[in-house]
Amino acid sequence: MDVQQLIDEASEAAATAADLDALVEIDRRFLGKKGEFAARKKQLGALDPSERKAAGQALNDAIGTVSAAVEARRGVLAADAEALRLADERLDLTESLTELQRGHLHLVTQARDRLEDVFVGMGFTVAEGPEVESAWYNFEALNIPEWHPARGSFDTIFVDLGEPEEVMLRSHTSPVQIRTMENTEPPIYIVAPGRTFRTDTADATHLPAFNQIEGLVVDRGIGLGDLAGTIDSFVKAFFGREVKTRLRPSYFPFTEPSAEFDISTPAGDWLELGGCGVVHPNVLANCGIDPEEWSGFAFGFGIDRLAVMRYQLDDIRELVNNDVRFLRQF
Ligand code: FA5
Repeated sequence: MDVQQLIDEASEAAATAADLDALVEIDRRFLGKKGEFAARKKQLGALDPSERKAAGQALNDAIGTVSAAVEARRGVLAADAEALRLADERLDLTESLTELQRGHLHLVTQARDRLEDVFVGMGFTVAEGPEVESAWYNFEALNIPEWHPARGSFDTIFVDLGEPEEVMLRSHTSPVQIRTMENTEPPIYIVAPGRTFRTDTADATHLPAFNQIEGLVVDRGIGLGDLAGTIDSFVKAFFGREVKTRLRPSYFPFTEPSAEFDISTPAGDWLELGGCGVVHPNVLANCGIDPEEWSGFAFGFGIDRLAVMRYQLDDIRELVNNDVRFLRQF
């Protein structure tokens, strides 16, 4: 077969390739390392030196022509594949309207509602606080004065009202502890779910806007044992009786002692759920509650992370991507 025939055959094959896989095969057959053109290049050595240059040039031109034909077809097939993908992902809203498909609550809202139910069943009431907070509620009353290094660890988003930076999006739900204690006589048994905000960059385990649930108990004679028992009861009610809990020593300025609490996984590992501890006497005093008479415990953990664990999601960002195909599963 002369070079022109080879060009014609290869160009024809490329132009009629049915899909990208077929095109890869044609590319390999003609242009690959062991392909038709490579074989011909090898034969150049046997030619008379006077003919070799022209024959080499002709082969290179031929390779250029066939490569161009393959690339042109690749462009067409890739565009077809993209169009198919888009058609496949297209959401026909009129279709769902005529079928009257019912929506449902978002996965995180479901988790939050269930948590509330579990805690209400244990005798707690539900409290709320604002999402925009002052430094007093987000930090100072929680025993985090301005100079305290723990302020840095909360990666706070401030509202731009100029210096001093006194107004912020709450970086945790703990300010609701303060608001509740300011307004309520003990005994207090509350949980406070809500949105919280940090400068965290979104990744598989972080969101810049996420949900926490705070728990606060203030009563006579409350201690670490009550805290451990409450956490264990709620985890068993929420995740199932086989799930175990443990506390690990940690540090928060508003609790002393402080702990991080973990739950066991089916694989036998431990996963961190949140922080907790015995309410620091300074925090009680800041809210006008006598620490000699009353004591308490508090805890706070991420609801989004809890949903990720419960439904074994790979990536917390799935919760905010708003892909109906994902959301419909729950
Ligand atoms: C706190 O926010 C403390 N206020 C918790 C607390 C309350 C301790 C009461 C003691 C007493 P921390 O910064 O560790 O602690 O956050 C608590 C939980 O929020 C984390 O364990 C995690 O579940 C969740 N969380 C924190 N940052 C993010 C984020 N960027 N995205 C998703 N979840 C997050």
